[in-house]
Amino acid sequence: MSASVYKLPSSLESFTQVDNSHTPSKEIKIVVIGDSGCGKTSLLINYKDGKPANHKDYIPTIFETYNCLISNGSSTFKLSLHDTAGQEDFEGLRTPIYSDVDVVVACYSVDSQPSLSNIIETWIPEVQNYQPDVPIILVGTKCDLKNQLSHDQLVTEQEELEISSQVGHTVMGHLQASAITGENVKKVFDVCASVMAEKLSNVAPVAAQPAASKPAVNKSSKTTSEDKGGCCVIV
Ligand SMILES: Nc1nc2c(ncn2[C@@H]2O[C@H](COP(=O)(O)OP(=O)(O)OP(=O)(O)O)[C@@H](O)[C@H]2O)c(=O)[nH]1
Ligand SMILES: [Mg+2]
Repeated sequence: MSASVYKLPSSLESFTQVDNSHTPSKEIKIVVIGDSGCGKTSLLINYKDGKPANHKDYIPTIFETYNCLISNGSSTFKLSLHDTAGQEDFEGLRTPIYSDVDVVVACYSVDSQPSLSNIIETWIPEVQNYQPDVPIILVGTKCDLKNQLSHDQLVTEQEELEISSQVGHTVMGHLQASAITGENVKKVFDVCASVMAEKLSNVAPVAAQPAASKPAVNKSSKTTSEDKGGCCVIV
C-alpha cells in the first residue's frame, strides 16, 4: 500500500541539496511539531542524510536545529529545520521557536489516532496562538506501517481529511511519509520550499527610488550567506 497524498501546492517544485558554494537568497525557517514519538526527528534525519534514519533506540528530543542548502536551479534557499520536543512539558521550550517561523510541518503517526486528534487539539492551537496565518504542512508519518498493520490499527483516510479540513485554509500540503523507506520525505520539504518560493514571487517589487534619494538599506536579517557549515549540518 503506497503513501497517500491528499494535497500538494500547484506550484510544487523539486529542490535538491547543494553544497555551500551556493549562496542562498533566503533563509526558510521550518518548525516540525507533533506528539512525542510520532517520528519528527526520524523524518528530519532521513531528509538531511538522504537515507533511512538509524536510531532504533528512541531518544526524545529536547531541541535541535539542522541547516541545509537547497536549490531548484534558479533559487537557492537555506533551510533552517527546527526539531522540537513532542512532550507537553516542553511547551515553554517550544514557544520561542515559533517566532519568525515561515512554514510549520505538523506530524501525526498513521498508527496513532491520538496523535492525529492532537493536531487539532494541541498543536495547531499552540502554533496559531503565536503565528495565526503560518502555512502548515500536515504529515502522516510511519506510512510504511500501512503494509504491516491491520486497518483497525491505522487512522482512516476520512479521519485524516477531517482533521485537515478543521485546520482550514492554512494547510498548504498534506501527505504521508516514511522515515524508514524514505517515501515522500523529500516531497515534504519540497512542499515547504515551493510554498515559500511562491510567496516570495508574489511579493510586489519595491518601487524604484528617485535618482537623488539615498540608497535603500537592506533590512533582510534572515538572508544569509555566511553559513559555511556544508550541505547539511547539526548546529
Ligand atoms: N516504522 C516506522 N517507525 C518510525 C518512523 N519514524 C520514526 N519511527 C520510530 O518511532 C520512534 C520515535 O521516533 P522519533 O523520530 O524519535 O520521534 P519524535 O517525534 O522525534 O519524538 P520526540 O523527540 O519525543 O518528540 C523511534 O523508535 C523511530 O525508530 C517511520 O517512518 N516508520
Ligand atoms: Mg525527536
